[in-house]
Amino acid sequence: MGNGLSDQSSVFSNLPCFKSLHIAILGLDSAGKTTVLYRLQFNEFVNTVPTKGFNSEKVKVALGTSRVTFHFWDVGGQEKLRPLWKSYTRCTDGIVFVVDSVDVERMEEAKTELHKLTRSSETQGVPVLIVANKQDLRHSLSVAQIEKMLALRELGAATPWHLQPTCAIIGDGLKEGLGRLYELILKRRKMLKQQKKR
Ligand code: G3D
Ligand code: MG
Repeated sequence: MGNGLSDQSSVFSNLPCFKSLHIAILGLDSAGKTTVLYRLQFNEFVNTVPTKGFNSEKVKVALGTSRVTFHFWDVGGQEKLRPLWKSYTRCTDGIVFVVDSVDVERMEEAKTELHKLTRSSETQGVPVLIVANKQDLRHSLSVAQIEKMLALRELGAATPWHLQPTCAIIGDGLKEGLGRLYELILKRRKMLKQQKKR
């Protein structure tokens, strides 16, 4: 699910070679951000503790026939830490916004933070992968429900996004989501390059 900007077929061919892509992993506390990070890094479940500051890891991920290096910044999601998000979204190539699919009560809060994030001048046009995490739990909301509750269609055409259902503890959906984010990042780069030429 997305706003159509990620639907075009394989952009993995003819890839320019990037050093590494800067990705901020954001979302409310306990959504599963650190679990996502360590699942991607070690390909295994790592027991997490609440993140007080941030975790930063460089991870090489095989996407199609390419190996892409992502530099992830997993930032604490507690309310008092959220003002710090700005420092990590400056010059970021993409954002992974993790949502707890069973936390119905805080979905509105997640929506507010996500919309605030995409409205800031520094993140204008930065692609966002919304991760609907904890899909393994029995009462998890469906992607369609989450799309509605987060009002993703209101993010506007300026923000390319993709909504991906995942289970970070076993890794389901993560690579697929990352692949979609990568496509969106490449498309944006291409577009910015063309705009510069004009
Ligand atoms: P955060 O970094 O966003 O604050 P964490 O969140 O990665 O620390 O995860 C918070 C809790 O959610 C952890 O449980 C973690 O194991 C759990 N979790 C993360 N992803 C999933 C998932 O996909 N499914 C399920 N069922 N649980 C998940 P604890 O018990 O340590 O608080
Ligand atoms: Mg954490």
